[in-house]
Amino acid sequence: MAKLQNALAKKIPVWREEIRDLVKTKGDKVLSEATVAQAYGGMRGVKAMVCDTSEVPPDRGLLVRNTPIGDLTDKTPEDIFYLLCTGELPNAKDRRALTEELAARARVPAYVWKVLEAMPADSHPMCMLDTAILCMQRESKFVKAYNQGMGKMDYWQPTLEDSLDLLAKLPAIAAGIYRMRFKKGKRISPKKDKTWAENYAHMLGIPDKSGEFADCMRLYLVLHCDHEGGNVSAHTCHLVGSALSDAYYSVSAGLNGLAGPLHGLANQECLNWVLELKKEFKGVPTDEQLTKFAWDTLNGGKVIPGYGHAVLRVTDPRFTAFRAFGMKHFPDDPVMALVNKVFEIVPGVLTEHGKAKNPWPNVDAGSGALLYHYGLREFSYYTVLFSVSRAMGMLSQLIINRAMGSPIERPKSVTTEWIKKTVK
Ligand code: HAX
Repeated sequence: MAKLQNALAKKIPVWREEIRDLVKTKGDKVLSEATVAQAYGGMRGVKAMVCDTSEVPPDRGLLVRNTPIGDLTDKTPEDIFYLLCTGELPNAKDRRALTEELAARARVPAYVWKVLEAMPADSHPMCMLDTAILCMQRESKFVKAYNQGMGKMDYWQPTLEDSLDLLAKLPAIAAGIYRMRFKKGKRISPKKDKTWAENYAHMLGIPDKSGEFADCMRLYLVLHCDHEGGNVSAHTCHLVGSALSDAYYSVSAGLNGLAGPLHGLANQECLNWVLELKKEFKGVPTDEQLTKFAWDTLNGGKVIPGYGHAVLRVTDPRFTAFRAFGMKHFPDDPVMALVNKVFEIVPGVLTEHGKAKNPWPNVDAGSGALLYHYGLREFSYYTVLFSVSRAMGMLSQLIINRAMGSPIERPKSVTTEWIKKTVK
């Protein structure tokens, strides 16, 4: 293995050649068709974009560069970012080099704090995070190199620079938002001997003598890293980036999508739903009580958060990993007991309801219980944690798209009139 920059420099020419050849020799082969229902149905299942960092087979869940996420649960985010970018895990030396590189770039410009302090006190933490990222756009090395006439083949290099700069600063920004928004006291400085994830846990300021919370954060940041290219945040980041907008513009845009309740915000909604249950039944409900509660939610026209998925058709392996962590460290926790009970009952209810194509839990169904256990109980913050991790996926995709010279994205839209005429 080699330092991330060098590893990419070696791989990129090979990937370019492979794609050039593929498009030249097989460019006219059909991958997918699009039906009228798909055009009106969020393009679900239409195969017309490429993402090499990860894929989500409906019956297996997330594979990061072909490795099931369940086999990566002992890794660090540095391992994962390296893997996403290059297709290979780093050795110990290169992992350490990446940790050091991120630490060296971690200082947050003072103006970011001023911008955040000027925001209304009740601003959503996701809005604060996206604003902080956006206001750092002036730091972009891609923009500077572009303005100096950089050649297209070199685009990926300042994109990698921007990506490392942004990734490095995210834990401090996100932790700073937590402490500012929820009045936790002064910001906490990072420590030199800690990794990216350990420093994030440290700067949040959650008491953690045993280091168990830091390990939970490591797992959290690993599990949320990427989920192929078509989900709202990844696709938005890709789309905005395809106009050659820099990493700050692109990631901020992607995260605005992650802030939606059907996407990343579901983790905030999910624990709320579970705690409502706890309040209503003063503990773990009986099967009958929970079944009725779930039906009341559905009959009220609402979704059951944490269940269902646009692509997955099995229990999300990320849910399984979170649940395993909870059961290992705090099997008797009352919220964990609720999560387990919901897992027993809700898939049956959703199946009987008959609408959701996937009645199984997704990543958000269990993650909140872990955070709640360790005392991180500000639900509106949960999507920020998700974002810090997902930035790894968005940025690695952006670097690779720049390296492959992906063009500006521009699918053809059609009018309802056109569809009516065409299908007559
Ligand atoms: N509860 C109730 N109804 C559900 C449902 C759920 N958990 N999941 C799907 N449905 C409904 C849909 O709303 C849809 O109803 P309409 O036909 O009335 O519109 C129908 O079942 C078919 O939907 P689908 O094809 O199975 O699912 P979609 O691809 O349209 O949507 C969602 C996928 C994840 C958005 C959906 O399952 C959902 O809303 N789940 C609850 C929210 C949630 O957990 N979101 C987080 C997903 C993971 C993620 O992205 N995290 O960031």
